[in-house]
Amino acid sequence: MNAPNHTATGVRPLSPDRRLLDAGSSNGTHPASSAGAVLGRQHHTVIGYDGLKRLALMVTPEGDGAFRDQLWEVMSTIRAILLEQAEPMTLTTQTVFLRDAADAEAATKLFEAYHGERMPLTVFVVQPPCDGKRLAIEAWAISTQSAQVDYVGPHLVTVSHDGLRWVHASAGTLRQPEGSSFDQSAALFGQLASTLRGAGVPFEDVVRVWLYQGNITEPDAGIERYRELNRARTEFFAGVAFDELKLVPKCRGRTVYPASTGIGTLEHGLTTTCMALQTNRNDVELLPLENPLQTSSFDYPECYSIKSPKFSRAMAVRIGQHVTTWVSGTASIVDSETVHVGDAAKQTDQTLTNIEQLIAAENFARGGWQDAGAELADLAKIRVYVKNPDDYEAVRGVCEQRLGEVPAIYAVADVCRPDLLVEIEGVAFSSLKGGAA
Ligand code: 3EB
Repeated sequence: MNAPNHTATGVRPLSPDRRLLDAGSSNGTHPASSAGAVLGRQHHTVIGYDGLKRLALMVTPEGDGAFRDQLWEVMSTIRAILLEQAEPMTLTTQTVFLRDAADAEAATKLFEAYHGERMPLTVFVVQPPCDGKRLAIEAWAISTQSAQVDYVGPHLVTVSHDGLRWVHASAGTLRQPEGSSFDQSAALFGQLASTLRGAGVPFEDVVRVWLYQGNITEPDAGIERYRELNRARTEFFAGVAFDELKLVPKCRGRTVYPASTGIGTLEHGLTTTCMALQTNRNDVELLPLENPLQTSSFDYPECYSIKSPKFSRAMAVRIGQHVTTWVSGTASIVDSETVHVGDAAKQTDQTLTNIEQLIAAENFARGGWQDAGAELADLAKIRVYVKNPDDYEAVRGVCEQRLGEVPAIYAVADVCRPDLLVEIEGVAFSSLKGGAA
């Protein structure tokens, strides 16, 4: 391994980015490698369709220095990737994976100084990067040439383009370790709903949710905290008519929930964030997907949780000829049972097979979309949650063997069943069959 110097001042050329749905794009010419930029390892995918350009970024520092040095390196890398694009780009949301919760304060100061009025929706998650670094950042950027980004406040950023409004919202973190899991979960959903309401967004419009829970598999007055979260979520979702939305016309009478990730964090309490979509366009449709290999979460037997988890295995959004598929946190579960107990590599392989089947054309056809479908190669980025740091190499080995060079962040986190060693989520971009790329 060539040891990078710890302040990461080395100037490296940008490695080629990964491109999805961008074949034949005429405005994809790159300026010559941006001289003078401070660059780390490059991990980003460019997604371009209908004249709109997005970046999916997964950046881990190369340097091993102090937190500030590592953060500076990551921010410089993101900046360099944005500047390399032929059009002006801006960050909309970022998830900051931290080794140490105490670093969130310094990071917030630097973000505020750097981004000013254009502060992306920022969520800190205490899930140490598996490679031993002090942080990693997942971010989305979009071209301001075709999209309007409104930085409404620390918990709300909206992105509008082509008659679509994407709403990124969070509810902060409830940190009180003494609060019961049920109460914390209920409060957080309430806060998220009120943030959304302030932006004119009913909770029905939410398509993707992330829940990061401290001590997720530990008991809380005798009941596992994750199960109490499920009880609160069930109560909250009972009042949300996801299935009556006009964007899910094929789902009348079926069970509809947002795609979701429910995962551990080393911080106490609960952190949550979500994404909603609003549009009046008549060529936009949603399809919640279930996994043919897995029992739907909402049909899990009571032995896992008195009130079942309520989420879809994936949420697909079809915009004209293009499909974006938000893949929920996926684990080595077949039917409703954990398989390959104790074997992280096999669990990873099963998890990827589960994702492959979930996004396959046959599964879209089951949901009523005959012309859609995606493959593992269509994933723009993945997050891989690894329970035991010692399994990192094995898990990464399987992922790289099956997925190749997809931008990824590997972070240490407890999965919501004690026997699950890995969980993977991601987002895939594909075009309808016969549709123009
Ligand atoms: C599973 O398949 C693994 O509670 O929102 C994955 C994704 C999991 C989301 C959630 C839980 C959740 O049951 C765990």
